[in-house]
Amino acid sequence: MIKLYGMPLSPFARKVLLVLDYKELEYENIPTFPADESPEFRAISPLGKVPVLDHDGFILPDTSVISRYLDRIAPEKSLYPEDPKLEATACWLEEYADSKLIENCAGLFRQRLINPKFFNEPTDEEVVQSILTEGMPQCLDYLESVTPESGYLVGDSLSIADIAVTTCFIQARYGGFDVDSAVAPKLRNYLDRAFAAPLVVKRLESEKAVVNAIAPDLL
Ligand SMILES: N[C@@H](CCC(=O)N[C@@H](CS)C(=O)NCC(=O)O)C(=O)O
Repeated sequence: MIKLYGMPLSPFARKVLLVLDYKELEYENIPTFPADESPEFRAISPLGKVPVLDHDGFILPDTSVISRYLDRIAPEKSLYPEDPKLEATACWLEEYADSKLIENCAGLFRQRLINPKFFNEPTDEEVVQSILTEGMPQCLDYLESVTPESGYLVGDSLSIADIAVTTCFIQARYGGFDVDSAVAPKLRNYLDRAFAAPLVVKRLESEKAVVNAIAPDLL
């Protein structure tokens, strides 16, 4: 039995949930907040982060490690290209999304949605402006330079790069940000394709109830 600890609205939990859905693996999602300080959770998450995978008692933190593991135990529809250079490129884009891109996308989500609607704290407009004028434009410039006119980010099938990048932009959308087609046309087209994919549509559908509970007017 596969269990995934993490809140479905966490971009990193969503990344693994998308991998599990894509692989059509059965799992149970155990909603767990990132700040969970219970000894039980800290015992399975040495860094205190979500998500954490539990596969029949085999515990694994970190989405890159988890995704790789899931691909090994369910190798059909691999998310890692066979060609070494394509595989390395996919892993690099995953790393870029998991570090630089998510910092900006999750920053908007936190400031514009979670702080005011969940924590009852004001949005820090300085942080938002810095993301919108510095952090995000750098990400869009870079991603535009590597996004193809059509198809997937790397190679000719869905890879871990697509999943990692898409989960970030879902977070950004919840934070009221969409890629402007005048600024990054290839990326915008790519994201339109990604968001229309049944895998993503289904995941967004399953997030609706949680989003509506936090911000009924958002969707
Ligand atoms: N590199 C980790 C990052 C996971 C991560 O940062 N998760 C966030 C929630 S979306 C978290 O748990 N943050 C709490 C913290 O950093 O203390 C992964 O890929 O799993």
